Amino acid sequence: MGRQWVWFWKALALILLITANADAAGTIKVGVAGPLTGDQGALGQELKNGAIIAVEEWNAKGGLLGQKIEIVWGDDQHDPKQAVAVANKFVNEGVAGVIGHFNSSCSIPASNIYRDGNVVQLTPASTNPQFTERGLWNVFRVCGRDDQQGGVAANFIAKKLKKTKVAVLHDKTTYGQGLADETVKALEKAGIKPVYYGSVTQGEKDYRPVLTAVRQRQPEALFYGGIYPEAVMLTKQMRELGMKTVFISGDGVWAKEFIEIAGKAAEGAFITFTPDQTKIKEAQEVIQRHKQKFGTAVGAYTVYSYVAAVLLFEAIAATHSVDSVKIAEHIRATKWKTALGPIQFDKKGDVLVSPYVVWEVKNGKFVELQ
Ligand code: ABU
Repeated sequence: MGRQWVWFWKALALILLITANADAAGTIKVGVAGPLTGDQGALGQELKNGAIIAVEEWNAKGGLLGQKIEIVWGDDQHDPKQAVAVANKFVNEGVAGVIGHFNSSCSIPASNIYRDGNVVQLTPASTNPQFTERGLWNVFRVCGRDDQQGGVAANFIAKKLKKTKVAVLHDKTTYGQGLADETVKALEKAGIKPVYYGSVTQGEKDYRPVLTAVRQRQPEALFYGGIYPEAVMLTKQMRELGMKTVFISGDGVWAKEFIEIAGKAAEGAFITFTPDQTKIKEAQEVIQRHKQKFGTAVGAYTVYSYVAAVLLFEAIAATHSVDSVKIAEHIRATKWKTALGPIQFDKKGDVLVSPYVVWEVKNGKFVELQ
């Protein structure tokens, strides 16, 4: 071998050594997944912002296990098939954990991929009970569940509004139909059998045919299980059809975009969600940081996303490892002090306490009812 070749191979070996060291000292990857673009992009943005704040905070104090934290984004566009593709991508990239997804219809199928790929998943927003009811070791839910939320909605309709003629619509998704069905179950316990039960298709623009069918049953209240873009169309078209029916929905509609886009049609709507996060003293720092960094108030699930990320980082730091089984055990066994207040998980991965209250849209704002 000539001298030039010896130098060539030595140089190549040096380059490979430097590259290998850079990888070894690289980053800890964390997946953040949700509908980052599309008609629910505003909800994905909430998850993004909360995770960004958490990562910046931890990287400023040195990162994790001597490495910087790097976010790997996963845009599932609230499509279960995309969510599975995102989950496979995250597993292949070796993420140390996942914050997400937003939609129950995405979190549930993705959770099987994360289980098989040995990845811990913390959803900040998926409220369908099935996320944690299937005995998976790797799943955690920072928010509440629709069996609680549906009960609160039904109780409000029956006891506070004292409505007996109730129509129920849903968007055929895991979340929307699940919440509608939990509400129906609780309504029936209160002696109220819905006068109409039906569905709409996400993304369609004309719901007048189904609303006309609903109107024929003369309901006093309409409960909708779904997300805000369709709630905007439903409320607007209900008012266009002259329906005075009270509109009630769940946390998927607790979004400033619902009020901004529906305008007057949103007035008087009742929405179930958690009590006012801006009154939680532990949340103040995140809320302020969000305002400084993004110039806006936090959304429904921004602080939840921040908390999910911080729990993952705390568990990695405490166990000195990225071993998912150790991380999951630590998350389950710890009494957490978080930006949402104290949190503890049960065996299934649900939080022990997650109250729901009713909010009303009044003068263009969500107002928590006492
Ligand atoms: N919980 C609000 C919407 C997200 C979901 O559970 O599908």
